[in-house]
Amino acid sequence: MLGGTPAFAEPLHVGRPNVGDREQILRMIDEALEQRWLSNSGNKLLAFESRLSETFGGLHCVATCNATLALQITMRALGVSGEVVLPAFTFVASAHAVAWERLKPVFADVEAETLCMGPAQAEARLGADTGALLGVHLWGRHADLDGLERLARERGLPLVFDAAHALGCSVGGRPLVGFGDAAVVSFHATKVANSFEGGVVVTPDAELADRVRAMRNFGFDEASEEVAGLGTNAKLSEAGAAMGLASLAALDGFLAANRANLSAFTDSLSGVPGVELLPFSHPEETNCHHVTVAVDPEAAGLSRDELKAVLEAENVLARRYFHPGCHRVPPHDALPTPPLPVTERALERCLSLPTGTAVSAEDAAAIGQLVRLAVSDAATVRDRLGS
Ligand code: T4K
Repeated sequence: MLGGTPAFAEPLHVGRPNVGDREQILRMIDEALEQRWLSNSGNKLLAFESRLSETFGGLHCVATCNATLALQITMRALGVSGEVVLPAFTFVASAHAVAWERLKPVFADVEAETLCMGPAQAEARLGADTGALLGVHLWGRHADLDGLERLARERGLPLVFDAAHALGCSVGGRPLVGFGDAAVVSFHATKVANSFEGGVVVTPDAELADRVRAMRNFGFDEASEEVAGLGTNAKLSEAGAAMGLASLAALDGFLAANRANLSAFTDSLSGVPGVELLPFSHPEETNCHHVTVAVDPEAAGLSRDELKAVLEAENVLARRYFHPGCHRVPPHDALPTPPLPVTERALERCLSLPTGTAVSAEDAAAIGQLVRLAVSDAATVRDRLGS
């Protein structure tokens, strides 16, 4: 930015995949090729689902080709109709999954502390047509779970969690994935653990799991092998399941890398005016896979977008998740949404920084130092940016 060479020779991405033991991955894929069993309930898929069930306290797990379809199938299998209350501050997949099912998304604000929709925000958007609550455990954080469960129970509404980001997180020792009637985790390449693409529906309800399993496979009932109803194709391939198994086996190492990076970011960003590293109330209970700062333009002397431009010049590709907000993109922008002040503030201020196994703790420390330098010389930076 100030005329030298970029701080990093290669770009650092948010969402660079974590990759487990390559030999294990390739061996399992080779086995699938040898066995000529590439999809449709092969042994890798069954092993993956069984490992997932162990991970999530024995709950029923149905693996899918991605979390977006998993959300759609879950809402359909629950028989949801009418409106679904969900936060506007989430990845657009949450809202699209609702609308794709011909349900109406109703956007709620989020809590300032967790950036998740809590019971108060959800309750404010309930109406006569509300058919379900869709909470989002954003960035590994969670809102008042008891409060959301109580609200859902009192109103007789299903409570689904978009737990795309929640693998490796727990609450008082219990996996965060597992609250509500069902939760959906993503195993997309950018997530803490991946199956290339992939998702899983996790539920304590055996009958719901059976319906989801059938819907994932064109509506075929597993026991009778007859079509029992409407279904789609949301199956995970054996190659995907193999990757998922290897990722789960390596998960502890991924979490350790994330925690080391978080600690380096915490130290290097400490005391930088106007740049707050969003805290985790219990870092040991989250996967720390998302490192996000909130930029206060007054105190930092730079806006979030200016800081992003500085980092980009240094080959640090920070991301403005989830700008401009689900309620601002088509088709959801046509829906009437009241002011969502906490959401708006977060949309203007949040910047996600690269972490994961492709980023070392030294890299994290260097990124923090770049932020510190940019803020300490904010006037020069703004001048260079022409802002
Ligand atoms: N709910 C929530 C709350 C979610 O965050 C998501 C997905 C979902 C539901 C739906 O889950 P899935 O249906 O995807 O299972 C990415 C991911 O595609 C998406 O899965 C994720 N959330 C979202 C937060 O991030 P983009 O549009 O940011 O992707 P893209 O292509 O810009 O990649 C992000 C960064 O990762 C880039 O800097 C490049 C890097 N990257 C990516 C891939 C795929 C790599 O270095 N290697 C790779 O293989 O959506």
